[in-house]
Amino acid sequence: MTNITVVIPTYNEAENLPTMAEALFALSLPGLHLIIVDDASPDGTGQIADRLAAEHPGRMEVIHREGKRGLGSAYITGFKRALADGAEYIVQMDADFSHSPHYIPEMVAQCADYDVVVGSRYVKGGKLDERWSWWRYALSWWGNAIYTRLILRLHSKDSTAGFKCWRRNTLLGIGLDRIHSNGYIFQVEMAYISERLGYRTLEIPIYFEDRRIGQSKMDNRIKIEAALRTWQIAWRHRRLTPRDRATLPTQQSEA
Ligand SMILES: Nc1nc2c(ncn2[C@@H]2O[C@H](COP(=O)(O)OP(=O)(O)O)[C@@H](O)[C@H]2O)c(=O)[nH]1
Ligand SMILES: [Mg+2]
Repeated sequence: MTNITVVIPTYNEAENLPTMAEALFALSLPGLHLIIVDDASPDGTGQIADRLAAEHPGRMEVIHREGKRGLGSAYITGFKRALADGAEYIVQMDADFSHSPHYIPEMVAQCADYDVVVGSRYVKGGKLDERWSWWRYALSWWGNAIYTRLILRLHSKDSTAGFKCWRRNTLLGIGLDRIHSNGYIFQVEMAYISERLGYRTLEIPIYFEDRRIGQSKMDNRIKIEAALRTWQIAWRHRRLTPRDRATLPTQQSEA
């Protein structure tokens, strides 16, 4: 059975997590595992995750970190665990249903032919929440599909996408220790390195719905920081070529 591991970072997702876990385990993917990386959420998400893990023995793991340490480092921690556990496909997504689990079987299936499959808001057929005002939409489109893409010369249209399926060897080749970003710009850094290393990306259209429960941890400060850090990422990785893929590992360097 193919090991497909979904990694979800959580911070105050107590109301979303049980329904999300249920929705994931209800998919017709018997090899699906779930790793939650919780940063000591004050609302008790970590304890809820432990209870769910006890209800799904062998299929769900919880990593507890001591405090809020950022989305990027949460993903790296989760990815490393997934690789160490032998995952062949690693799915990353939010806990809040902005990324609908029903896309996962298609993403995994397409990942047989691509190195990474991205749930994209900006390819034909992709859609943002209908409740967004036109200016919010315009700003998001400009930031993702224009600003970041132009600076980095990315092919992917959704440069900050957070819903992806990685092939095991893609994450190993990227070499997770190469990633510096801790915040939301993590998504951009991963996309950029992946393209520079010559990995093939497929974007499939998704409908991105705003969270209905809980609060977004994204604010204007984070957006501005991300916009500025795009330049840093462009500079840092400017010389990467497919020859710079990390060598595929011995068991030890995987852990
Ligand atoms: N572990 C961890 N999870 C985080 C952190 N910041 C955000 N998250 C989680 O990352 C996902 C995306 O965050 P969200 O607030 O939905 O961002 P938005 O979709 O951009 O509004 C959610 O599952 C959050 O609970 C963090 O510092 N640590
Ligand atoms: Mg969200």
